[in-house]
Amino acid sequence: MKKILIANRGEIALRVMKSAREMGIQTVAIYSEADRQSPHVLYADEAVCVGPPPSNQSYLLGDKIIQICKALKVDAVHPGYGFLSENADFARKLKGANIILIGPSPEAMDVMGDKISSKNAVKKYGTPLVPGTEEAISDIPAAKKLAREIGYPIIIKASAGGGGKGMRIVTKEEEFVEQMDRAMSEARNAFGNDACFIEKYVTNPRHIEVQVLGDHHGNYVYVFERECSIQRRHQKVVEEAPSCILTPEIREKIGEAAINAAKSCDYTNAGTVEFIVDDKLNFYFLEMNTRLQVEHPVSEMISGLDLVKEQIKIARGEKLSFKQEDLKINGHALELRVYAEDPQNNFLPDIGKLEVYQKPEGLGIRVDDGFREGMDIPIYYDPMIAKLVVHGADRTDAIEKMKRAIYDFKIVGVKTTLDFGLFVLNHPNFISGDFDTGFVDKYYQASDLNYSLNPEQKNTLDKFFATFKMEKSAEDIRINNTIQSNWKKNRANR
Ligand code: MV4
Repeated sequence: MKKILIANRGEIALRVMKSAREMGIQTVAIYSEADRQSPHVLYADEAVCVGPPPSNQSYLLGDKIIQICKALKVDAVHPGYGFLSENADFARKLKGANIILIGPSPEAMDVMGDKISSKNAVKKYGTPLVPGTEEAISDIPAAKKLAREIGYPIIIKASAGGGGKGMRIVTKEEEFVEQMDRAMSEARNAFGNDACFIEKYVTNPRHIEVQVLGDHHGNYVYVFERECSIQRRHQKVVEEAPSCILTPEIREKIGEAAINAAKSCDYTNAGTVEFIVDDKLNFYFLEMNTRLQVEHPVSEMISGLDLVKEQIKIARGEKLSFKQEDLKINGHALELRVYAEDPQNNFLPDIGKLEVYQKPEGLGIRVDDGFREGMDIPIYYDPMIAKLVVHGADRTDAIEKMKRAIYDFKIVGVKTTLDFGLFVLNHPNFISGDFDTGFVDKYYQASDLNYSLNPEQKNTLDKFFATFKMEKSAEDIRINNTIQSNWKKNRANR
């Protein structure tokens, strides 16, 4: 494998190129007209423009990307996450063109891409499932009977859905038929497939996912779990590894369950098996994501593995060079997704120029990003600016390090979720580990980020703006001031 094309943009494209470069592999970037000056384009050995800014005219053009691969004699494609990463047809076309996909087979993507088929596959391998229907519901009165047997509340899910799309919770039988009708017509409109199924609704679950690797020789390992319960409207905000609620025994069980899920579709390469975990630490399979995930760095930090290098080695046909017992959890890692969003205004995406962009530094701090100071945040893509990742000796150490890193991260020009992250890290329920997927709804209000500057803080900020010759004052811009005041409050309370 001499040359890899990265069919993605931003931080993940750069992330992949760094590992490829360390392995002596040439890199090809693709980019849209909005990304001409992007770091991933400047970093690659070669770069090709694929089209106008909208994704469906650029990063999603599978056929065009394959033509570019042929023209530049590319051996393999890394799809990153999003875009074409879980597209089985793209995977099949690459195969047809004799180009390696750094990812699983199209068949594994097909099985795991549909929730009903994935549940049926993993069930045969003994992976625990939430009680529910095994097939798409066609007979609504029969489904109503089943729902009664399962017991309310139940949840209706679209088989083709994902990320919470097409889900409905039904608390009483009287609402069942109406909700079922609506769910099916919504699924038909959204996914062109009205297949829906029902499950017992697990109230206030935690979301824990397991990183797995499988090679082409039948070897599998799990790279422990990531706790992803701190999310808002199915968008993760803070992720950590390991989860602070798992015991070594449950960790081994959930890890083995994840490997079995991977085996059920002859999975190869890196994948993630998602579980919901109830308050008694029972875990249930939700779905398998057939890609490298946004939050993979926390698993890298605690395991010492470079997951992209492992992906490349697997795709080259190499055997995994370590066994399960060789893997150990070292310390604790946290990731905060820094989005260009306004947490005081319903997390509305904020576009604009990164007038000041200074990253935190130091031992155990990693920033994966795809922007530089002076760049505009384009409106066409995901509003994530950076992933702030820290690694500490233990969870407390990691939390303190993350707070310091947030304090040192200076972003002016767009509103960000940095101060929201600080709210999470300072929250007693986050600190104690007593939280679930309802954390943000239950505890967060925009007013939690309100602050008033004291004269010392105002002076500090005004000096800060003056240093950068900016026509802004502390009153004009809400930059790290919440952060500063909360950080100081927190320091005073310690
Ligand atoms: C559930 C559930 C409770 N019970 N299934 C949401 C996204 C999709 N992947 C599955 N999801 C859920 N499925 C049963 N039977 C609660 C959720 C859920 C959730 C899951 C993971 C992470 C965040 C979540 C937020 C709300 C609901």
